Amino acid sequence: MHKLVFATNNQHKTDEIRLALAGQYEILNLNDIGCTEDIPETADTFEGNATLKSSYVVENFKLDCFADDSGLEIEALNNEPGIFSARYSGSRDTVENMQLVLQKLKGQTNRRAKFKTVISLMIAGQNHIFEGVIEGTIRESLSGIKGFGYDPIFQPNGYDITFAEMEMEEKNKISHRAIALKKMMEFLKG
Ligand code: ITT
Repeated sequence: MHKLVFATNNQHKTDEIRLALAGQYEILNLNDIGCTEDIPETADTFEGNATLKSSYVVENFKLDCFADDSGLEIEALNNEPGIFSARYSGSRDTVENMQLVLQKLKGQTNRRAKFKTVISLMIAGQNHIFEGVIEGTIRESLSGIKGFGYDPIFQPNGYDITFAEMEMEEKNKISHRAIALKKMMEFLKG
């Protein structure tokens, strides 16, 4: 079976893809191929960072690979935190990161924001890019405890609850990551 590496250490993400592509691709993650390197994410776009990760694996392990990069873009903050989402406040503390966002948006009536995921799939020497976006608004305060990252302050359009108040199965059906993955899987199946 065709081997395809997913450049992540997240076992949950790996299992999800493995199930979806069962019988078609053998999915390996960084751990499975013995890649312990902290792959640099030094580009200034999601696409650039996803491509850095996928090309690192292709060059060093000679295997086809895909990688993703995501983050939150807030319109009134010139699309910040964007590629800096994981460490916006200087730390990985998600409450500190959300508090910084809320502080910067104080008094701001434009609360529009979007989550974005970009996937780089390097297969047969070619880079294919897939993007997933979900639009919504930033709440005035935190609400809900499910999910991760900025979920307690992000309310997707068409809902009156935040991502952190939503069942995981429901979020996983509509999220930015789900949209991008679906596009890649359609490409791979086609
Ligand atoms: P890996 O690169 O190791 O996969 P990461 O935390 O950097 O881990 P992402 O690139 O997917 O993961 O996302 C970067 C940050 O964007 C993440 O740390 C969160 O703060 C935020 N983020 C991404 N997707 C999110 C989601 O579905 N819900 C809430 N926050 C999210």
